[in-house]
Amino acid sequence: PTLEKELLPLYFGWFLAKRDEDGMRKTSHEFLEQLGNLKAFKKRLLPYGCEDKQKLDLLKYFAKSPNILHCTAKYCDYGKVLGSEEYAQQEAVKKAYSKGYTLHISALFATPKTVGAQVELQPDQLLVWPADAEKEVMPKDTFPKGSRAHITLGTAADIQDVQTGIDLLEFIKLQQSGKDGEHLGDLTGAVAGKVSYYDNGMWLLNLSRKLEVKSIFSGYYG
Ligand code: ACK
Repeated sequence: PTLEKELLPLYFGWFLAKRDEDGMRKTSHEFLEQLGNLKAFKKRLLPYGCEDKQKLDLLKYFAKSPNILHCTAKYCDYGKVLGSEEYAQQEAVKKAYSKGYTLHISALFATPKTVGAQVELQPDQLLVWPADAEKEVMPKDTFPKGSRAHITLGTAADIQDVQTGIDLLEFIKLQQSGKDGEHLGDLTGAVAGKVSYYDNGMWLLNLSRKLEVKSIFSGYYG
């Protein structure tokens, strides 16, 4: 039998290569460990449902982690999402499919709901970024194309992965309004950089050295 229609995936995205995926998980652990040990963090545990100065193990707090680390480009839900057919048929998407890309990570962040990495999409990567990706979740705001690009590293109990990109846009929204967060500490080693606090338990690490991870653009059908 022949397939009459192309099958659409759950989502299109960039999938981290195995070695870099392992490295990214280690980096994420290192980030949560160092962040959790910051004096400033220990004094601001209330948004995480903890009394101040109580012990909070962030590795346990972010109970869930995706099976495959990736940066979602277009969520299709096997075609149920409006516009996914059109997306899949774009020349740029067909051309990018199964090709290798380097993802540039400029920051890591943690909120009471999610922990993630901010991805700075490169011009060739923006070609397959949907025009409405940011509007879809924050219709009232305007963001540069690609602002939502992220890798979900973990989520708190009962939180869906889709929340990570929304949390990232919340940081960017605050930055756009001139609120750059309060510099409350520095991390070292593989996660060296400045830690800023944005209220409501929102922490952002600006990496001194951007991370580069290898990935493949493809579809997830699982
Ligand atoms: O961490 P993520 O980007 O958030 O990767 C997963 C992936 O698709 C598989 O669930 C993302 N996702 C889920 N629902 C949506 C949605 N409505 N819009 C965009 N991305 C979504 C989720």
